[in-house]
Amino acid sequence: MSALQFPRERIIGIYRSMRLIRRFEERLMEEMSTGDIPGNTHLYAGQEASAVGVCLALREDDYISSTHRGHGHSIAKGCEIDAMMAELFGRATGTCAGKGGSQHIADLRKGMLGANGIVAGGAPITCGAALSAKLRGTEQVAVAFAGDGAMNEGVMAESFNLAKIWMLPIIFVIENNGYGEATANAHVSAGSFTRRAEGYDIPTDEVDGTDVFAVYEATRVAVERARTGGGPTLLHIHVPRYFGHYSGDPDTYRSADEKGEMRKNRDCLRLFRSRVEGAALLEGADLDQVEAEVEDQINQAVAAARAAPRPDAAALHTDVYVKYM
Ligand SMILES: Cc1ncc(C[n+]2csc(CCOP(=O)(O)OP(=O)(O)O)c2C)c(N)n1
Ligand SMILES: [Mg+2]
Repeated sequence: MSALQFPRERIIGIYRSMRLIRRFEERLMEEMSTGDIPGNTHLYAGQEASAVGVCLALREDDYISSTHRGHGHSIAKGCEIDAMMAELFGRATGTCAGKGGSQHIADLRKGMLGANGIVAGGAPITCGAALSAKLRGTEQVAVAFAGDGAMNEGVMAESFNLAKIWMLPIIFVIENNGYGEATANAHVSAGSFTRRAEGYDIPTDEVDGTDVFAVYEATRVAVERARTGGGPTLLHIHVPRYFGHYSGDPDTYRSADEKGEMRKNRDCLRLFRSRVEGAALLEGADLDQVEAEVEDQINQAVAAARAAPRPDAAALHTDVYVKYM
């Protein structure tokens, strides 16, 4: 079923997730400037329709792995906003008890295997999760999010090979925002991402990542393939990156025209609005209400994070190693 035919509440839920990601990120950028958040962060704003469209096609017990730009993936997979915000502020109530920070947010209860500061590091981890699901016969699917820059890491090729030869229930989602840090992808990537995967006989699709409905549709097909033993898929999703590479990046390598055009014509939230209003699926007032509710949720998350305690020094050595026995 196309997501356009979803029940009304579910369509509202799509907007809520995308709006939550956008406002989480914009607020985070403001909060970073207060100096109360340790370290730096990579903002996902602009790419919301990719995370939300992909996760919309997943079950709660399916797996995802993320990147250094992981907030959108985490929110789309159902991680709690309060806990994520607290994690960023380094508080004991955070997703990882305040000891991980932006690039290590993980929540195994939600199937979120973790953000990852190692570019392309999620792909082999996700192969492992997919292999585990296959051996246990659970029909779970695993999604590895990666950027265009990650596609030039050797471990991606190793992961494609393993995924195909073992017919793993995995989807590689390549979010191409046109840049790896300050380097334009056109300067560093030869050939085509889809043809690279096709060299391993992995089926592919290429999608406009500002269209949440198109992303969902492509993912739905890939998920169906993975669940029924058809093996891996690669989705090449084109997205805009609204902010600089990281929160301290002055972003001088992109022209004002490029950035202006992106925000004017490739805003997935605005495109969603005109699509659902044009099709008379929702009214502007429905979406305005979602925006107000999201605003409250973000305000509460920031207030709760600021009021929460920092981790106790005695907790320094806990959660460092997994105990298997
Ligand atoms: C193995 C590795 N090499 C280099 C880096 C430094 N680095 C961090 S993010 C990044 C760019 C990644 O670009 P892309 O995969 O397109 O993701 P995007 O930042 O655009 O979301 C680089 C080179 C790293 N973290 N890990
Ligand atoms: Mg990139």
